[in-house]
Amino acid sequence: MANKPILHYFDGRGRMESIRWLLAAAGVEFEEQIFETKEQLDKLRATVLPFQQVPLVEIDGMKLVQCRAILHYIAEKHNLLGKDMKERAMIIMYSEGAMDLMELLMMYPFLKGEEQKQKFTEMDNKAKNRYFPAYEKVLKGHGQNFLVGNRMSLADVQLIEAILTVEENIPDALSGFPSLQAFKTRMSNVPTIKKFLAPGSKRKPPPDAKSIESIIKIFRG
Ligand code: GSN
Repeated sequence: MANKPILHYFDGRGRMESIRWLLAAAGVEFEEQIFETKEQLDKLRATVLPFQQVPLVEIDGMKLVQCRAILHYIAEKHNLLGKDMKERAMIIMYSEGAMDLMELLMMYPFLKGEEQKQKFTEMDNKAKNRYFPAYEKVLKGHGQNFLVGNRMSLADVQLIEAILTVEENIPDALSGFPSLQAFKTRMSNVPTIKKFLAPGSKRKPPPDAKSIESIIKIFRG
């Protein structure tokens, strides 16, 4: 039995959450080494972080950083990166769109006042007028259950994560997008995903004031 992947990160979502999602969707159990202080992060930086940044995932004898490299490796290993080069390109293209949307959501809780208001407007506008219409069009266009190749891929996992995260902030975000609503229901019922969405899984909660403060302390010292 191969060793479980070990995820090194702080106790929150950030850029590791998509990796947790993907492993969970692939049915892979993983372990987490959570760091809670700047000293612990600095120790990792001095030893195993080539670019001084996390996420870091130990997997199959490698110590991988850069979330896209990690995601693509896991996706390819578990048959979630398409059947050929063209599918792979499409999957990465759609997955990058979802990541761009996630990037807006990731920073939002860390902002304050006017900056946060502006970010909310950008998030709301881009979710409803840029990203969701694009995915709605793809799903409605080919009428299949998943974005590419009629089977679940990295792109679908990134998209369901983005949808649920947008909805935490904007509950009616999917109201104009029937194909995305159906996609959300389908994806939420994939057994591995259903398990990840249930209480007690390794899914991290949205950041609250306390976790935001501790994350800022770790990175800003
Ligand atoms: O995709 C990646 O993994 C990298 N291109 C970016 C990783 C990154 O920015 N990591 C942050 C913490 S996670 N959230 O944003 C990080 O380690 N920042 C500290 C630093 O010195 O850059």
